[in-house]
Amino acid sequence: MKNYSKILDGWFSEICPMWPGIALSLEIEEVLYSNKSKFQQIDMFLTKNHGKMLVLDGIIQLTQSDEFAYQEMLAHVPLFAHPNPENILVIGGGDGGILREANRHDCIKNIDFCEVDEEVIKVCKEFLPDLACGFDDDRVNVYIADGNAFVQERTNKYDVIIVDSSDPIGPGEALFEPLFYKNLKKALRKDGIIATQGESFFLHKECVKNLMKITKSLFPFYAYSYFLVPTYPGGNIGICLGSMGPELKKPYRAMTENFQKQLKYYTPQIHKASFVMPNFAMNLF
Ligand code: SPM
Repeated sequence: MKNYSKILDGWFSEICPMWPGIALSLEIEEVLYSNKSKFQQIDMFLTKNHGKMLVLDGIIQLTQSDEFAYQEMLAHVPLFAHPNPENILVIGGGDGGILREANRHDCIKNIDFCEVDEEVIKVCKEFLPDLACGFDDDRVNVYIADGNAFVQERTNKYDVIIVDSSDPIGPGEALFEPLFYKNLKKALRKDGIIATQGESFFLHKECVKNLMKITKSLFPFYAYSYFLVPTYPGGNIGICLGSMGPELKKPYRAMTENFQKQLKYYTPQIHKASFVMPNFAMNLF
């Protein structure tokens, strides 16, 4: 993908045609890693105020200062909405952050993890051990493969599928297509749930509308959850959810006090509140 982002006078500016006319800039202290993999340009920066920052093809994937909000919501909203997730699949998110969160659920017996770019995993293991610790769990099986092809080969297998994709430009493009969603549905067990990276309804109305249209056409229950992540453009991002049975908008299982103590963003109240849409966004679904 063409990289429009720039570094000027010690500031990294994320510039992307998907959100024209607006750029997010962070002050950089050091370039820790910069290399082109088979799939994309991978950069790891040390920012002045937001910890380390992973950037793929010029687009911010996470900063250490607020990654918890994204990983916790994308993992715990679908996992707590399911009565008993035992077998789950995570597609994308080579940093390991979603795995870190999923590993907190003792009821999960198996986690298949599929990432297309092995280099992202290697770089995150070196520079982001607080996220890559997600790989250190015996229940996690790592597959280096294209997510779309991987899911196509699986039927009636998973209770929950989480898709932590990059944006629909570059290697993640196919993960925003109807065929991929059909394959996700096929890979679910009875009463399964999918949760996919759902962009921002402020900046990408058409994309959100399209994702929800696809989800609505395939799943008896669907919903959109959103939350705050200051280092994503617009300061917010959402999750597109589809369910073959369980109610999505409230947690099905109670959370122990010890579980809650480990989290910084997700609470059962935030779970429910994240589905309350502003008026303009309701028209998108
Ligand atoms: N585990 C973190 C990986 C991040 N995956 C999602 C990144 C999305 C980046 N772009 C956000 C654009 C906002 N609309």
